[in-house]
Amino acid sequence: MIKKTLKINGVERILILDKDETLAQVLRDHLLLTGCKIGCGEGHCGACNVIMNGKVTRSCIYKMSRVPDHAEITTIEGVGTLSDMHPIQVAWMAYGCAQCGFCSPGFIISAKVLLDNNPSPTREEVRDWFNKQRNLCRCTGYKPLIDATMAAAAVMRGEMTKEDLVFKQTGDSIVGTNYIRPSAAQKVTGTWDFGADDALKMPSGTLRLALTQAKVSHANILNIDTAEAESMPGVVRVITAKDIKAAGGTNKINGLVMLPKHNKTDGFERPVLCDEKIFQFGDAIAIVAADTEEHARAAAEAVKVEIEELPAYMNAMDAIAPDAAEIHPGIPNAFFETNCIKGPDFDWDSIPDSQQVEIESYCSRQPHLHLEPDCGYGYIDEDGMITVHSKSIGIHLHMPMIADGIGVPMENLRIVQNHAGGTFGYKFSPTNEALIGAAVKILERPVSLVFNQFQNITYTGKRSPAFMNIKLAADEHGKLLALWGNNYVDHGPYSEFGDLLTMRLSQFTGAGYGINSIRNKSTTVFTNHAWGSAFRAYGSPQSYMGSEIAIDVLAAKMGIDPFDIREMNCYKESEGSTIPTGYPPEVYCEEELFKTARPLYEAAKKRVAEKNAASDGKIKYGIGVSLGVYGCGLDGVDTSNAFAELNPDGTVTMYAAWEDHGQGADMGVLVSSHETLRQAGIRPEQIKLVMNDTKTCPNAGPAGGSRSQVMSGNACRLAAENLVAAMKKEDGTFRTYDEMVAEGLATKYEGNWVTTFCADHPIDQDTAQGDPFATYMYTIFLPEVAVNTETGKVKVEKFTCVADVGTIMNRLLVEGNFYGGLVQGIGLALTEDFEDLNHDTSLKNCGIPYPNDAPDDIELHFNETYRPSGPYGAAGCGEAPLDAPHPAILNAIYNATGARITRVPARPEKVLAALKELEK
Ligand code: MCN
Ligand code: FES
Ligand code: FES
Repeated sequence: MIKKTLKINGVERILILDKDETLAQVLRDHLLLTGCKIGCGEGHCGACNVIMNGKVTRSCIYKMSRVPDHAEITTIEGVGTLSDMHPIQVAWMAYGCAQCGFCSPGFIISAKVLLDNNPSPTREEVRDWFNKQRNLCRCTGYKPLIDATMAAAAVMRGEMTKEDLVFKQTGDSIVGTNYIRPSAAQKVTGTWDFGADDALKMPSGTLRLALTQAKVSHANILNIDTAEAESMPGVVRVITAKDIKAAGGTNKINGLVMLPKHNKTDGFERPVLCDEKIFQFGDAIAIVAADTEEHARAAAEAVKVEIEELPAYMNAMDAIAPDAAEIHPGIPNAFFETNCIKGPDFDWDSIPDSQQVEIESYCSRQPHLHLEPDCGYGYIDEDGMITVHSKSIGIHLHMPMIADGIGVPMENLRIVQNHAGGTFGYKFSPTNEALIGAAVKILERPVSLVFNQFQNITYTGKRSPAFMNIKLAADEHGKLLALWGNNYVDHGPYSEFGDLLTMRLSQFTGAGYGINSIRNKSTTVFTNHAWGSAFRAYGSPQSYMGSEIAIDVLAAKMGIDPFDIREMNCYKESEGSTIPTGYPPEVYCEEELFKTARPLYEAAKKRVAEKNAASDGKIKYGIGVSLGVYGCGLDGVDTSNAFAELNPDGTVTMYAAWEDHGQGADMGVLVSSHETLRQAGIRPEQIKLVMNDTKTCPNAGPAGGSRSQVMSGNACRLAAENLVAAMKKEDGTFRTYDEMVAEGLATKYEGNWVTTFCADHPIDQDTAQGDPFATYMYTIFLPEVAVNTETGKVKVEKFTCVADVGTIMNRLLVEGNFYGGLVQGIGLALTEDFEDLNHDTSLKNCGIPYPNDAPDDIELHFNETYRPSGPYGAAGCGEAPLDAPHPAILNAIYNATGARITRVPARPEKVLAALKELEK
């Protein structure tokens, strides 16, 4: 033990410590200063930054033995408070920097040290500084963080005030403004607790869980021996599949088959805990419950799992090889198929070779790389309900997926979403919910389960890679005539939502263009690599790796400008263009989009030409183009519900299960209800939010598929409309709460939104034809790249983006989603992957972009075509920036160098190889 006297946030404290503890452990576990976050735990992300004797210090790797006695330490809690914020904190709110907010404390700490030492940095200096401090953000794309730091510097220099930074409401409506999301203040002051922070603050007696996990990718389990683990210090119990079954559970996750006709599985292949087989690396085999996390983890390692290792099929092609064994005996590895069959057959021999192309491409197993590792906790609530808190973005969806598996009736199960430090879709699948629920049921004690980043990366789902083989044909002018495809999706070992995902290849390959003949087959395959879970833009990055590369290749072959060919073929009302699934788009807005983009494209071409003219040829510059379209909703009929309740003090409480990844669900509910509630004189600050608890909020469906603004936004609007209608008197004034009660009127109203029109044109499971989405988002991507022909390194220097997401409900949210999504697109195109289980196991090694990997010059333009089915004309926006940015970047590499790369990520060695190929 060591004794230290430290001055923490201005208060002198005497601490008795284990010398091997880290500074982060002491701040978090002993002092509950949980504004210091643990993202990576190994010095890669800066989430744990604090100031020690004036220097930025990554507290997760700083051992207490190295901390000098009497050191002065400032954590985010010491930078400013809710009632007296530091200018950097105010700027962070004003520029929308706190999306999920998990990185915010660490960045604000870095920014403070920078500005304390350099009051007038340049933008480059700010970016370099964050890069040097290893500060990572997965949500914002970094640009807003630089903007905020520059603005805060101006305040600190006395050139403006904190108040000048903040949006001030002038009119009655807040639609389309920079109104700051309700959670921002807590996020920037470090008072917004995430799951691991809550877990630390749970009552004594809470058991800490750890998992025994598979260390191989495919094996039969011969025996599980828990004896040694059970005798270890602090261990209360080791739970295996047998215990879950003994407690009445089936031990199966229900994968919810959505499209049964061509699906060869019933969706029940995923065990809660593996009993007979291991299907992928990291699979959970046993849960250890102990008094401390350290004890639980030590015992989890001591559980002996005797296995017979089997050949592992690590990609779709290997798993469909004729000699491959069935991963789930009795179910073929190729378990699902969809065919997009639109229009008449096309005779490919009827046109010359010069008017047709065929490409093969590959979209990778992109890891989500949210900074907050998966975590959760559970307990039995005051009504005896088994209650699970997690990062779930589908709290009602996950109930039927886990209830039978753990033997808890739905009416006795409650799921609550914790504040989530980003999910980007991985939490569309349950991860820890069944494990926590089973442990609570069996142990009848409160429990918590917190992953480290290695577990987070290796255990949770990933984007399902796809091998695309696409042919396109055009007439002699470049007008598209036909699309043909044959594609394979690697969905890992568990089928859940694999049918929906693959259906999206039918829905989005070739989307954006009026193509009258499509024959596009896609097959979903079980493998032993990471299970496929939803990832932002779900299914469309795979689709566009096919069609947006193919159209570029066709343009080059036919000598047509890549922008022109796209504009010529986009959806046009005059031509009666239809989407790949056979129906007209909900609005024809693409022609206008191309009109807006045209001058931006011409300017970019000029810039690139000038740079090339000035270059010695070592660096080559290029501009790329792509068009992305993505639907808002779950396929087919979709629905959401919300409540609006008038309170005695005249405020209104909105109850909504609009899960928040960080995209801004709180603000979404606020603006979507206020726009109607304002008719009754309700101001935004009079709206209270109760969110994301299955016990108190009605079913709103998951926050996936960019559906919430449309579905839950409409539900909030309708709930507000029903309340306002009840409050309205005949003379046009509005009843108070007391008047409502006196007249016997209800004070709480439901809003229910259903996309009934999708029911009129359901998806045909044989042809994929139908009208699956209420509305779509449209984006033109125009990245400008610099390719170093000696190193193969590609840098996106500028990214221009022109999009139409309908009415912008909140500008900070929409722009924030775009900045962040575009930089994820840069990662997908150039650096990110989860392939090598021996290497791709940290944020850094998976290729997450750091501040210097993202361009400072990101230019966003929005057309706001009114959507008839959106609340107040809005479509969604969350996934629009990540449907097709990566083919645009590959197309830009081609434009710069002539090298055509069709597999992501285009890491330097791949670019060099493609350049070498040109020399042949
Ligand atoms: N919005 C708006 N005006 C519009 C459209 C949307 O102001 N015309 C706002 C909405 O109020 C909402 C946000 O933009 O706060 C996104 O809306 P929407 O597209 O409806 O998406 P969801 O609310 O359903 O959010 C999910 C979506 C998806 S599917 C992923 S994945 C995703 C994303 O949003 N993951 C994110 N954005 C993310 N942002 C962060 N920071 N972290 C994630 O994990
Ligand atoms: Fe400490 Fe990532 S650098 S948590
Ligand atoms: Fe930076 Fe989410 S706001 S990681």
